[in-house]
Amino acid sequence: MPRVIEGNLLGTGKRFAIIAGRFNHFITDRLVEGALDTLVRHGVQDQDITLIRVPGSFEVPMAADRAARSGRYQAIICLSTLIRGDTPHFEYIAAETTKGIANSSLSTGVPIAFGVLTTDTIEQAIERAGTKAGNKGAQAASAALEMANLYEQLNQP
Ligand code: INI
Repeated sequence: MPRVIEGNLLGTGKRFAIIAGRFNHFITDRLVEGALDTLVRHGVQDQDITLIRVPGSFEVPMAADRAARSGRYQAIICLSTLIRGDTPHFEYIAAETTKGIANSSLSTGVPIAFGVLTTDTIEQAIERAGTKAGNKGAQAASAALEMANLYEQLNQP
């Protein structure tokens, strides 16, 4: 049998930051609720969760990078909602947000979960914010828990 290393979902004693965009907050607020519920039900204490609000998706990686560099958090959860409009605006912001989050996670060594909705319609966003397609915020929180635990193991000699 090979040695298998994988993270569990226990959050006790770990600190998390949630970065949430205010744009389309009607949807993103549901993602925040899903993320908070998942963290708390996996043992994370209220006082170990920091919610950081930013104007929109474009600013999410900027705040995530600062939070990661602070050294305070074992993982960070990025939540925002991009809904396609009639112009290329959506593509530019979606590309920068995605790249920014990935780059920051790799360069800081802190796991940063991607809970950014990128949808064509409001209906698709609602489906992913706690209705028929689940809750992307809860999924991102679960990924953050797993990666925080995985990194803890990978840091051991
Ligand atoms: N921000 C979003 O989070 N979602 C969107 O759908 C969106 N649209 O469509 O414009 C959006 N724009 C704001 C952007 O993220 C920045 O906050 C703004 O450009 C200021 O830098």
